[in-house]
Amino acid sequence: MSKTPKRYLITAALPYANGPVHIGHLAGCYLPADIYVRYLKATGKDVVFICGSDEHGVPITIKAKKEGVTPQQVVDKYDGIMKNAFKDFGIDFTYYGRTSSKTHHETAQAFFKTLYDNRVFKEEITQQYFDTEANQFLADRYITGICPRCGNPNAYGDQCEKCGTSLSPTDLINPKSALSGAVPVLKETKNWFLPMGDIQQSDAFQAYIKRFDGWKSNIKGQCQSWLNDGLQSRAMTRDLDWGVPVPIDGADGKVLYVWFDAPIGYISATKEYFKGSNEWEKYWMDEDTALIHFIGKDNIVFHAIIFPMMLMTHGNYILPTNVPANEFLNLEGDKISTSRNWAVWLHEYLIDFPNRQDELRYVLTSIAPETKDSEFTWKDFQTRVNSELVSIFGNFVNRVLVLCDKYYGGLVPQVNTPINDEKLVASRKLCFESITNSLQAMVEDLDAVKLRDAQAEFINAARAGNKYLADTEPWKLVKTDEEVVKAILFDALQICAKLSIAAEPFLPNTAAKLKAMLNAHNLQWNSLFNETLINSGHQLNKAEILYKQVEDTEIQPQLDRLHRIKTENETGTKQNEPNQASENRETANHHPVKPDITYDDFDKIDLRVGKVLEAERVPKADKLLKLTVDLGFEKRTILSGIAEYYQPEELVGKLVTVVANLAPRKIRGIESQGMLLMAGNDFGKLYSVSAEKDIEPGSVVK
Ligand code: B3M
Ligand code: ZN
Repeated sequence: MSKTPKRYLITAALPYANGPVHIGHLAGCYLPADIYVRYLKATGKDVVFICGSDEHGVPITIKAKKEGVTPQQVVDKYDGIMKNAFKDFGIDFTYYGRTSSKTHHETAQAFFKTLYDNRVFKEEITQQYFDTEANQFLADRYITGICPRCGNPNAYGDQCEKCGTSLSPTDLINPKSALSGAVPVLKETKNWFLPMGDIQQSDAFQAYIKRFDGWKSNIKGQCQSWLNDGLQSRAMTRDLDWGVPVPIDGADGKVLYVWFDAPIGYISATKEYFKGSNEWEKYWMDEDTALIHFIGKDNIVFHAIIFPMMLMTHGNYILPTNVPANEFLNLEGDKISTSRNWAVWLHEYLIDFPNRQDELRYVLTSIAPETKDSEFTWKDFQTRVNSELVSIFGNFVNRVLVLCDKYYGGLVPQVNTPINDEKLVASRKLCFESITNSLQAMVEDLDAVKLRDAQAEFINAARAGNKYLADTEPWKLVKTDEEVVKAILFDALQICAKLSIAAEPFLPNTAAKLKAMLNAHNLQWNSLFNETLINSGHQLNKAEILYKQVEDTEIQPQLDRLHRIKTENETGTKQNEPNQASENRETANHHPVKPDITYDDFDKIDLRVGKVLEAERVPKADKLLKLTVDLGFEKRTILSGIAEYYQPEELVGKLVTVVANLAPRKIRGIESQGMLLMAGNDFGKLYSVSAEKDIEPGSVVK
């Protein structure tokens, strides 16, 4: 590829559509990819940013079985939830596809067919585990057993999550079917294998791996060690019924291996984005395109070795330019785990910290696991937000705008006399030199995809601005030398303008807010190093607070929640899908009946008949309605997550059942003083559990 690419194709790993998104996902690849893409776009590059839901594979079918629904219902649900979470956090995909789409099925099948026609695959009859009770073959995660390497009793047929070893089902000691618990038997079946060992020897592959030299050492190291061990053939088809059907004769009941079809999802999503035109080919087939895959470390072999082998044996496609994989993010001393609910879920974060997406983006980038595993703790979240965003960046901007408003009615001052006091001149010089150095370093880091360092340089620039004000104290000087204060605040406004530009990749909401405050929406990246970005006489808008302090009272409930989960996990009293309720706020059909309670437990709940007097939508909360409910003896404000199911006007006058003694809770800044009883499931509508017409509001329900 030529030195400067003509265009960029950036991908972020397609998340499995079997659960909501947590901070580990965000920090692992979506946030870094988004920062890099925003930077490229700001500098005027031609960029397409592709992602989508990975809707095949055993994790999906296992989830479906557990919830008593179809795999299609699972993926439909989580595709929506994931897409919304990414949007909420400003992950600015050009296109978000899904692998259950028609385009994808066709693209993946055609791809397989080409490899088949090119005689790339080796057909092999092998012995695979079969569950005679469930009457099906057990691929990958359908089978569990003891890890031969570390002894973990719950290793999967494709991988041991404890020691990270990649396994085959036949490697497991005492294998068990995850479907029925039965001991599986071996049965013959035919599958199509990618002969990775042979491809490894090819000139094309040997030429390709030279690229690893320019990649991060953690990726290079992993790839090199696989190559040194020698690669084994791997089956690209599976005996399963959920997936892309294998498009050749004699392959009934077989689908493509999920890791064969998923990366092709990047191609099909690009095709879908260009809606039937050939434009997508430029991004996938022209050597002047830089193809960059952002992923987590568990996906390295698939992106750095297997997918490139698929692309090169197909022909016509370009190969990855870089695969900047991140290591893992841990949470409060433990590995993030969906099944143990050890995670901070994005949709839950937004309920507790509404409109504070940039704060989480900032902290996750500050601790990004770029070269080694790192750790998120709520205390650290609080410290970083308060001591960096609030005290440095937010404080600087606020001081400047408030002072300009106070002294000049929000007009950018006219500098009549340049600063000539020796001490002030020195402060000014130091400030601008250090800002320029920081911003230059930031740009270099962005180019090198060192996003954690890049953001640190950004905050250094803000720190230098803040120091300039602290050193010069214009609020004191104004009493003795109004002219010099004009010069200082003019400088400070230029720094605010620079920061509003530089913030965009990391903190897009803040950047927009700051530009609005400066009344300068058109500030562009190419003026980042200009001396003057906003002119004297320009009217500024009113200052708004950029960031609020994170209080102890806000992080304590988060710590309590994790503590409770840890205890539940340790004592075995956990409910396996504890985050379910908040995903849709109600529980699903087919959910197992909860453990027994006594009459006294039940009697603690005070249920009353209420009458809805008013109902309205809550701004910026798609799911919430704010209701005023008459309980006979008093009126209550109750927030209910039913906006998708009821129009506000249909509720007015309705009798509903209210949990009257649920402790009040603030949601989106509004106190909710109770809860409505609703019936429904995760996949369908919700119905209010309403009382008969002629019952007085306030009546006790028992
Ligand atoms: N769905 C694995 C994961 O979510 C997988 C990535 C596919 S990228 C083509 O970690
Ligand atoms: Zn193991």
